[in-house]
Amino acid sequence: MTEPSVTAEKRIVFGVIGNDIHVVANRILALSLKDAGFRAFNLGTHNTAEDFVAAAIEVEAHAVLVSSLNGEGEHWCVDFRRRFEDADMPDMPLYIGGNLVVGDRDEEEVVSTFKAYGFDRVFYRSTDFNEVLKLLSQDVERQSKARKSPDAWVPAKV
Ligand code: B12
Repeated sequence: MTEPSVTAEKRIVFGVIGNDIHVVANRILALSLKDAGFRAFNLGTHNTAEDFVAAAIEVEAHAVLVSSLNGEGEHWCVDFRRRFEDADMPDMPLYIGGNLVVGDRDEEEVVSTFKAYGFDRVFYRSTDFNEVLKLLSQDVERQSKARKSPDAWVPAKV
């Protein structure tokens, strides 16, 4: 008998990057993603870029969402997109949100910094998660259509 494949479920990997202990937004994001019908893979806190890449490979993610609240994101995310390209996932939708840099900085400058790091969507400070979920649905739909085998995913036997 074949394993049941997970279809029509969009798999989202998300977590907090760096040595960052702020977990409240991450918990809200977890609940919001589940409520919206996504399959949410929460990496929690203390992740490197490699952790996000490894998780995305493992679950064949449709998108990756990064949180940075203490501002370390600016350091940790410099080559975020390149790491996904190196792992053969060049078109992975990448989102980041939070207090992305240390101190106060102009929003436009912060957004363009993280876009240059390869993020498709950048949310600086207070964010409406409903808006994020709407964009995410559109982005994963597009990404899923572009894939060779869109939704089939069989959990690895452990
Ligand atoms: C609670 C809190 C703590 C708690 C954390 C408890 C916990 N385990 O979560 C404690 C007291 C432990 C703490 C510690 C520290 N904190 Co603190 N903390 C806060 C505080 C007061 C609230 C954060 C919070 O939970 N907000 C509620 C959530 C819902 O909002 P949020 O996190 O801002 O997330 C929103 C957006 O950023 C965005 N978002 C967040 N993630 C994502 C991800 C995606 C994909 C998207 C789309 C959007 C998104 O959407 C959310 C909803 O609007 C903020 C100040 C503030 N008022 O925001 C400071 C704050 C985040 N902390 C700060 C700092 C500096 C620290 C410390 C470094 C202090 C120190 N010197 O020790 C340490 C961190 C150490 C570490 N290793 O990380 C700074 C960060 C400054 C910066 N980036 O420049 C802040 C902004 C305070 C300040 N004004 O200086 N902190």
